[in-house]
Amino acid sequence: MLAPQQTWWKPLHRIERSWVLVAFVWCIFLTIMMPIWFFMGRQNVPVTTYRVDAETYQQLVADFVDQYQVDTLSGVPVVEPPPNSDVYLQARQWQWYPVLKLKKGETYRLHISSLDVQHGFSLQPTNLNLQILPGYDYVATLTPTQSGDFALVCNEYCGIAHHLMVSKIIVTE
Ligand SMILES: [Cu+2]
Repeated sequence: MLAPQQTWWKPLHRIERSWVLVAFVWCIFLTIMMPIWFFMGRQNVPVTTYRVDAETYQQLVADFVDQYQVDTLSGVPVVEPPPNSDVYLQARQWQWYPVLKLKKGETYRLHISSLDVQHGFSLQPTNLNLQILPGYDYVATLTPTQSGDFALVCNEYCGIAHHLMVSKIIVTE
């Protein structure tokens, strides 16, 4: 049997040294780009977050639905709030509640919270994604720029019927 060599490392070949240098420079570049892209990329949704307990939030949603319900869709209320108002969306296993009907070009303060576990708010086909944790009220200022039906899916695994947690946001002209 051969024993391993005492000195197994050898000086880096010129090409290998170049590659290490390229990788190092790339790491530095990416690290610098992270904070720059936060501002330049405009990919992060500005979200204000408040602490809220499930009962309080559920009551806010119930009051909101009572006030602005216009229709029902597969047993879920369809709610049409006035522009510039506070809009409440509730996530729970395994339903988004209610269905929101918004107007194109108007601005809304969208509140989202979960009553039970972590859910993922994902609006299709736009690339709008938010993590929704119980105990927090996430408030995003939203101005729809296109009309139509936008599919709302949960993209955070939240239990056995996670795949059924689909809804939509309706945007009218
Ligand atoms: Cu979910």
